[in-house]
Amino acid sequence: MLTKNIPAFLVLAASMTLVACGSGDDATPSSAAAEAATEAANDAADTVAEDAQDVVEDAADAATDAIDDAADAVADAADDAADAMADAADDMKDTMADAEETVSDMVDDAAATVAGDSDAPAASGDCALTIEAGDRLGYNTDSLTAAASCSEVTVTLVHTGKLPKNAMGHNWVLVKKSDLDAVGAAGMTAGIDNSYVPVGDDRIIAATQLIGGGETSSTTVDMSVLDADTEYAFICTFPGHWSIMRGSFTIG
Ligand SMILES: [Cu+2]
Repeated sequence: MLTKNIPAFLVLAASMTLVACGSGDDATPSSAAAEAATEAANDAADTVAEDAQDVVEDAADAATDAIDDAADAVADAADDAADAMADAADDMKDTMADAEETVSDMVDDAAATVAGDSDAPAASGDCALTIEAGDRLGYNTDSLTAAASCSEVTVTLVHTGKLPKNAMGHNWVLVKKSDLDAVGAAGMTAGIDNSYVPVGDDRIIAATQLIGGGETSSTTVDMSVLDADTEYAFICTFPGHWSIMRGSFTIG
C-alpha cells in the first residue's frame, strides 16, 4: 500500500508544481494543471480506496482461511478421537476375546483335571490295583494287569455289598493259574478264621482277609517272585466261590 502510494504522491507533487509554474498570463495552462491535479488526486484516492479494499479483502480471506483451518482442525481432532475410540473398542474386544479364551482354556483344563482324577486309580493303578465284589458272586473284573516296572503291587479288595462275611464273604488270593483249582479246594477246609486260605501253603502268592459288606482289605504282591513266563490267576476261596470268582493276573 505504501509503495502504491508513492507514485500517486509524486503525481500529486508534480501537478502542484505545474499549478505553481502556470500562475502567469495564460489561464488555460493553469486550468489544465488544475484538472491534472484533480485527476491525480482522484487517482490517488482511488488507489487508496482500492488498497483499503484489498486489505479488507485480504483480511476477510485470512479470516475465512483461519476459520476453515480451525474447522479442519476440529474435524481432524474429531476424526482422531473417533479413531482412538474405535481402536480402544477394538482393543477391548480383543482383550475380552482373550479373556474368554483364557476362561475357556481354564474350564477345559479343569475338566481335563477332573477327568484325569477319575482315571487316576487306573492310570497310577499299575502298582496299586483295586477290585470290587458285592452281594452276588463275582468280581467287577476278570483281569488285572500290574506294570513290570513295579517292585511290588498293592491290591485292594472292596466289598460293595451289605451281606456279612459268613454269608457272602470274599477274599482275593493270587496263585499260579495251574494251582487255581487245587488252592480253591484247599480253601474250603481252611476255615473262616483263616479267611479260607490254607495256612503255610506256599502256593499262595498273596491273599487279602475275608471281608463282608462295606469292608476293605489289601495285600501286597512282591513282583520279584513272579515269573514273566508263568500265568497267574486270582480267586476267591470262600467255599463255592472259586469256581466262578476268578480272573487272570498279568504283568504288563
Ligand atoms: Cu467270594
